Amino acid sequence: MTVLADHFQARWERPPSGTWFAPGRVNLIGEHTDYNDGFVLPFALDKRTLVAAAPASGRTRVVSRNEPGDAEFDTSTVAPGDVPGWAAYVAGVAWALREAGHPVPDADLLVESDVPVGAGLSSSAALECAVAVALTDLAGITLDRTAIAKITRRAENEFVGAPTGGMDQMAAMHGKADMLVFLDTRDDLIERVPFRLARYGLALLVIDTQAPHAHAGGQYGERRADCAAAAEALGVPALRDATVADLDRISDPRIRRRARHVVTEDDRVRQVVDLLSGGVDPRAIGPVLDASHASMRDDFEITVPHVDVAAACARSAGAHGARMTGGGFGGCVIALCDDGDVAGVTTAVEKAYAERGWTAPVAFTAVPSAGAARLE
Ligand code: GAF
Repeated sequence: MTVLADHFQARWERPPSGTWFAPGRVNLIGEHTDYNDGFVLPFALDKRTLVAAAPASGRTRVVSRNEPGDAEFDTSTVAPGDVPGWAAYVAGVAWALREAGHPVPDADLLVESDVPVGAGLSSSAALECAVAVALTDLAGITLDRTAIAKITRRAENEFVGAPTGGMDQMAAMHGKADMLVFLDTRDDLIERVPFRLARYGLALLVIDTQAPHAHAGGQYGERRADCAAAAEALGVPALRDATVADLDRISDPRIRRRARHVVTEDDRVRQVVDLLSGGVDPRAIGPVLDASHASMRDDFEITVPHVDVAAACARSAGAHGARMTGGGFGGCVIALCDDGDVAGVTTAVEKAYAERGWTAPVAFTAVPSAGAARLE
């Protein structure tokens, strides 16, 4: 039994039927391209959300070992607005499964996670996908991984009210050890790209800047609206269909900058995929990561001083490339480092933060890991 199963037994005086997990994600490159029908290149983290679950009658009870705010609802009637706080992500999955025509059993669900919340590592998709694999298994239904990703995205968009794209749920469902998930978000087509940094004496350092971010709020939605305005100005279905040469036709300078980020970011994703698929030394992607950061800072305007300082510092301390990962306005920076430079880069960023009187960052190395599954 997992430790979480022991806690379940202690709380509800019966063992769970099983324990399921789904991972957080790091996006290597391709930011704010997913809701523009574009390309993204995330991987699943080895940090996960676990759900121990067993069928229950009449009510679904949801408890977290990390957060206050237990919830209770009926899966056959729960609707958007009924459940507040983190448990809305759980209730939203039950609702979205039901809306998609699937039977959803009531259940007791005990949740535990080591995916940092508010760090841009997609703790919300990890929770949604872990709940979805648990509930579908309990219901005895088999859905393919992309179908679960779509259902959980609907939970986030329509139940929780966060207007996100579909990258995070696809990464949580399709992650695989040693592999990046190259996703064409127009058709939800997946290709896996090998990413075995250790073979090259490299590591990907994730620096959690401790500058929190949130998606249900304004700025993410504002960027989406700017992108929609750009596509409309160009007369294309989505920015994925535009080229750099088209951008001069956008008269509003802010909208033009937003579109330039998305169009050039799509190109950068393809460049990184071509480089890595061609078997080159992954150090070659460093400048592309740097260019992505500059584009997010100058054109899309989603970085904040904490992430700019971390990225610049990491580069000065020897990283081959560094960029903010995730939705922005805080969260994490990733830095591609030689193994021998991981400690030095971490110390350099810590020192820069201390000099500014900022909360110390938290750094760890990450490797591509498995997508959502049953643990036992
Ligand atoms: C967040 C969203 F949830 C994703 O869909 C994506 O848009 C990302 O920000 C930015 O690339 O993680």
